[in-house]
Amino acid sequence: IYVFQGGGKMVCMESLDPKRVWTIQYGTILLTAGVLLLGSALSCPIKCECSNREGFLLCDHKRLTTVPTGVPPETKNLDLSNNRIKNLNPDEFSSLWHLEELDLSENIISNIEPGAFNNLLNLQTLKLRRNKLRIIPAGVFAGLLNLTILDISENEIVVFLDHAFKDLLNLRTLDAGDNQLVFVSRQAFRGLQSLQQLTLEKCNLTNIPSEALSYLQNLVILRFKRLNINSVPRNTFKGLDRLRILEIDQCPSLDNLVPNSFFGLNLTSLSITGCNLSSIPFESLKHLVYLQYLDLSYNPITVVHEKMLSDLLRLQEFHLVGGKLVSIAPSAFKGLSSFRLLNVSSNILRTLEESAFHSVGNLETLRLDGNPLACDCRLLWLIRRKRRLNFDGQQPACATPLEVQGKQFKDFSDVLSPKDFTCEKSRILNKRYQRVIVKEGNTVTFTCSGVGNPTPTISWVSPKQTIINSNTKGRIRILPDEGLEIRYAQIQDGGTYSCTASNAAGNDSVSIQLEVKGYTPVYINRTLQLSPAQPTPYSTNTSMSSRFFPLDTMTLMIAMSMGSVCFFSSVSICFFFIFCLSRGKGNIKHNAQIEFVPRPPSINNPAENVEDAKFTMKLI
Ligand SMILES: *[C@@H]1O[C@H](CO)[C@@H](O)[C@H](O)[C@H]1NC(C)=O
Ligand SMILES: *[C@@H]1O[C@H](CO)[C@@H](O)[C@H](O)[C@H]1NC(C)=O
Ligand SMILES: *[C@@H]1O[C@H](CO)[C@@H](O)[C@H](O)[C@H]1NC(C)=O
Ligand SMILES: *[C@@H]1O[C@H](CO)[C@@H](O)[C@H](O)[C@H]1NC(C)=O
Ligand SMILES: *[C@@H]1O[C@H](CO)[C@@H](O)[C@H](O)[C@H]1NC(C)=O
Ligand SMILES: *[C@@H]1O[C@H](CO)[C@@H](O)[C@H](O)[C@H]1NC(C)=O
Ligand SMILES: CC(=O)N[C@H]1CO[C@H](CO)[C@@H](O)[C@@H]1O
Repeated sequence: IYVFQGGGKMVCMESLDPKRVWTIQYGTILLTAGVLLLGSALSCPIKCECSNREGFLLCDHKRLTTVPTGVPPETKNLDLSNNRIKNLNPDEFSSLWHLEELDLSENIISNIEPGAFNNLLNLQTLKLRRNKLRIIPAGVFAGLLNLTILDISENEIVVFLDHAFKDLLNLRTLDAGDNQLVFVSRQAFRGLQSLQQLTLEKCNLTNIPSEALSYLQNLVILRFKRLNINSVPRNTFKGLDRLRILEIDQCPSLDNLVPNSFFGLNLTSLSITGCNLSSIPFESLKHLVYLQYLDLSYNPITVVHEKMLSDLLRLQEFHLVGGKLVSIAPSAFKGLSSFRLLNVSSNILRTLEESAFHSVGNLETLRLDGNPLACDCRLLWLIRRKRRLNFDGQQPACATPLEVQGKQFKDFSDVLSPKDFTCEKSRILNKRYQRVIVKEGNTVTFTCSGVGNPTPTISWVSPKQTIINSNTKGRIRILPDEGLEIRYAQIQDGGTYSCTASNAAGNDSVSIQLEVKGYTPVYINRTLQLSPAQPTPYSTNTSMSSRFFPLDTMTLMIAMSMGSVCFFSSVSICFFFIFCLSRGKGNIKHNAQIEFVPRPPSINNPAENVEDAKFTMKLI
């Protein structure tokens, strides 16, 4: 046997039989004659290669249909991937005491007999990726006491039965991704007491097999990908105290997390990506105080609310790529003193204010590309830090104003021109002091509109100094056009209301004085008599309508006028018909003679004449 160096790779050959000279890896060295025996060299079975690394035997891509015979017993690492092996028979590898890694990936194995892995006491890694396994018979991995990595991904396994992995006491990593799992039996993972990493990808599971998972007390990393789940019920991960990394990816129907979804977990990294979450599941997250990495990318999330994440004290990275983010509120990341990476590329953000961060000094990496950024004074902080921040190779670009559309941040010179990144202070239109008097029970509306760049937001403050916003419910509320409406005004509603228009450049406000006049209702026979609405002594842009519950005078008048219209029209139609009918009856007799039988002459009036039993009527 010759052992020689060929392009950095040791190749061993048996020179005596030309048919067995099967490889000259780099075609540069030709072997001639002589016998040189090196102590550690292996004898290679037909079709296999010995590697320069001691104990390695490479039999991949050799069209083998069975496990080759004559594998040297000293072999530690046997690569049988990319062959056509279909069956693994009992004791197939039983002579290979020293085997540490066995790669059977990309074969067509559909059947493994129990005992196939007998005697492989030292085996640490077993790869069965991309085969045709449909089932893992109980006991098939018996004896693999030192196995730490098992890869059975990309098979056709439909169920994991009870005790399927029970002998694998030292298994650390189980990759079962990309099978067609529809069911995981309750005790399927029993015995996997050392398992640290589990991947279940591309399964047809409709719920997370939480009972099976509860046997995995040492699990650290759990990955789910492409499940058909639509919720994560409470206590799903109960008992997984050591779990630190949880990834749930591509669950398009997952739109709901309950507050206790992650109960019992102490995660440092959580990804819920490619699902259907429409808001940050803050309630489910807030107890994860050791969380450092949070990825909610590819969910239709629209807002990062103020201080929502402030319980996640150790958060360092937040990713929300490809969502529907329209705003990141000021103070969104307040309190997160370790926060250093924000990845919000490909959203619909128009701005990102400095005040969103606890301290921008700690921010190292920012992905803001793919957003329609409005380059005004709110982004000035960012353009000033553009050299210190890492944009991960993707420069943010301006979408507005028009003059700088498409311009990347790096293309702005360090000394900005005076009109770049500027704002215009907000200003209230038609600003003047107003005094409004309204009768108790009436409804009054105030309008207030502001201009500025960026467009100011309008806020209202009541006489009691409470802020009235779109969430305020009750008689006093904000209208869609940002006006203020006070329905059924009461005496205590009176006072000074103020409207403030504010934007990043400043704010402007106006006050409106409201006075509510009381009235004394008079009750007659349970009928409320209302004093009529009087014209109000002002003519500003406040619109006013008087309404009484349940019918206001306006409605009553409309109803009455509609009623009389109906009445008169029906009456006229009747007359019309009568007229037509009478015309249709031909000649009209204008005289009629009516005969009647006279009463017997009364005693009181004996003079009454019988001749009077006839009279003539005239028709007009
Ligand atoms: C799993 O789901 C895929 C696609 O959703 C489907 O084609 C396949 O038949 C399913 N397998 C089983 C076993 O249900
Ligand atoms: C995602 O959620 C929206 C409503 O929140 C719903 O209309 C849509 O059908 C959901 N998508 C899927 C794939 O379930
Ligand atoms: C949670 O995890 C962190 C970091 O891994 C660890 O320091 C802490 O002790 C854990 N807390 C509990 C209650 O397990
Ligand atoms: C931001 O997210 C995208 C998409 O997930 C990823 O490709 C990119 O590496 C991330 N950038 C950083 C700095 O983490
Ligand atoms: C308006 O501006 C002043 C100072 O410019 C600030 O103190 C106040 O908080 C602002 N009010 C609002 C509602 O933004
Ligand atoms: C009243 O408001 C309308 C728009 O709602 C506006 O066109 C008009 O100029 C305003 N009039 C006064 C007097 O403020
Ligand atoms: C039921 C009731 O109180 N009916 C009274 C309505 O008012 C008239 C006079 O206005 C009284 O005579 C009725 O008794």
